[in-house]
Amino acid sequence: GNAAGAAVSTGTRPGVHRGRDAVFVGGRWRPALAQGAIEVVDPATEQVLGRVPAGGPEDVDAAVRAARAALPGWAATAPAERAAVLAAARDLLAARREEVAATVSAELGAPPAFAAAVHADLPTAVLAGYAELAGTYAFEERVGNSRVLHEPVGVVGAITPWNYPLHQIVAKVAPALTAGCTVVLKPAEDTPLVAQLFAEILDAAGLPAGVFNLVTGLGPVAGQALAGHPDVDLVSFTGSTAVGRQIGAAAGGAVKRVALELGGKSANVILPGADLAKAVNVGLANVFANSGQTCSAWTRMLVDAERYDEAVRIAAAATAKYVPGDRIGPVVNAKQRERVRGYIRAGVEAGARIVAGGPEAPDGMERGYYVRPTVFADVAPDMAIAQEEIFGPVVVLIRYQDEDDALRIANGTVYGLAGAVWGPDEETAVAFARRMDTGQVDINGGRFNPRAPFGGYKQSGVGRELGAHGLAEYLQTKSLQF
Ligand code: TXE
Repeated sequence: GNAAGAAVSTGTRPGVHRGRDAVFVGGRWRPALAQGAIEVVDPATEQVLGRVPAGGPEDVDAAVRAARAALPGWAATAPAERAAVLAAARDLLAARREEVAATVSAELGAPPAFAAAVHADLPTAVLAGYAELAGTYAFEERVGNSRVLHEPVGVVGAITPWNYPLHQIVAKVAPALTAGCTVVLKPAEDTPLVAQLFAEILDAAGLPAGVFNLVTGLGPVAGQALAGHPDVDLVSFTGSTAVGRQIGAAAGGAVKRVALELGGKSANVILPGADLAKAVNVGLANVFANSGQTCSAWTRMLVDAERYDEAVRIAAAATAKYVPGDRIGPVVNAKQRERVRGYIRAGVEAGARIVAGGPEAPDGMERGYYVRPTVFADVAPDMAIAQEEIFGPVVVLIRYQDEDDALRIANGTVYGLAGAVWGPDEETAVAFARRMDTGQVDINGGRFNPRAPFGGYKQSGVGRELGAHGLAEYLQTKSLQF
């Protein structure tokens, strides 16, 4: 979390990286050229955890120059050597699991078990996947009388959000490095501490100087300088739709590559004949994990009219078990808390019915940016709480009449990032999923696959992350005719 003016230090919290007063440019840690610092705040206590530099355009420029200088060497490195560096990074990350988990837990507010199992282990799995892919991917192929070469795009500017602080970084940096690109990373100002740990890990893994550079800083300052830098070949951004739109427009004007992973309002479609209790419980867990701060979260639950009241009862009872501070952490900062509470109030004003939670602070939690996990019933598909990304622990239950109605509602937002379908059998669920305008669908409770493509239809974004599709974002093709 990040809040200007928060004052008291927490003192010691074991294993938490407290921040270095340096940026990582050209293979070494050095003081930022710009003045100023960012205070990193623990969202559970509202106390300052550490500080990092607020880098400026001059720092971004130095980092881009270092990345440009390192590009020819890294691009020419054999894929097997790149694979070896990624494998070393994977091992170092696994070895520092406790420190990574403690740091993400502190700066994001994630419960410790979730921080370890997801925030530390998921990026480790992604690194493992790319270490393997670097060794097996066909960087050259034959097409008739042509040889097609898949070459690195060049210097990548990566801008990442705070919701999965390390995963979002690794989902960009690992494929970029696999492709032979060099990178300048501007991580979210709320969660820059784990980004510094990752820079240490890549350095220790033997990545050559300048291949990866880290400039911490504010979005409208360092982020904007990176996105608009004329010597960046590809901007890869994950964050709000508003900022993504600006970055996409600027990249279009400059005719440069861009990858955007933006918001979502995904549907959890429970078809007649599906296991209702399981679908409702897994659906709630999907949203409440990470306090609802997941772009792919299934925030709209669609239930047929016949079983709707039963679904509402199950959801209300299950939500009571998500006790803030214990199973569910705070949201990242005060601004996000106010945004989420504002949506809860707006839902009530629009005529939806709260069946669990509400806009008030949770009992006995005066400190920390906590929000009560909230479930709304009697929600019309066009209400703001059913259309806009809330990014907090809020689920809306929408009633549908038949399958076509369910499909209309599921597809009836500007977003299309993810979703779920629960059917009486796999075939029925898959048939419905084929008709959904969305990039990822879990069938009857599927498991997240870090090697499968992830990304949005419609306004949820441009491009794909993870796996071979994620790697392709960082490649450009050249064909040689014979
Ligand atoms: O996002 P921002 P915020 C959504 C979610 C959330 C809302 C606001 O709905 O409630 O966005 O979150 C950098 N030029 N998501 O304000 O500002 C910024 O420093 C260049 C969904 O935190 O978009 C950070 O590194 N960069 C989402 C990154 O952009 C700029 C994850 C994201 O911050 C910039 C996060 C600028 N002008 C929020 N302004 C997802 N898709 O997972 C900011 N940044």
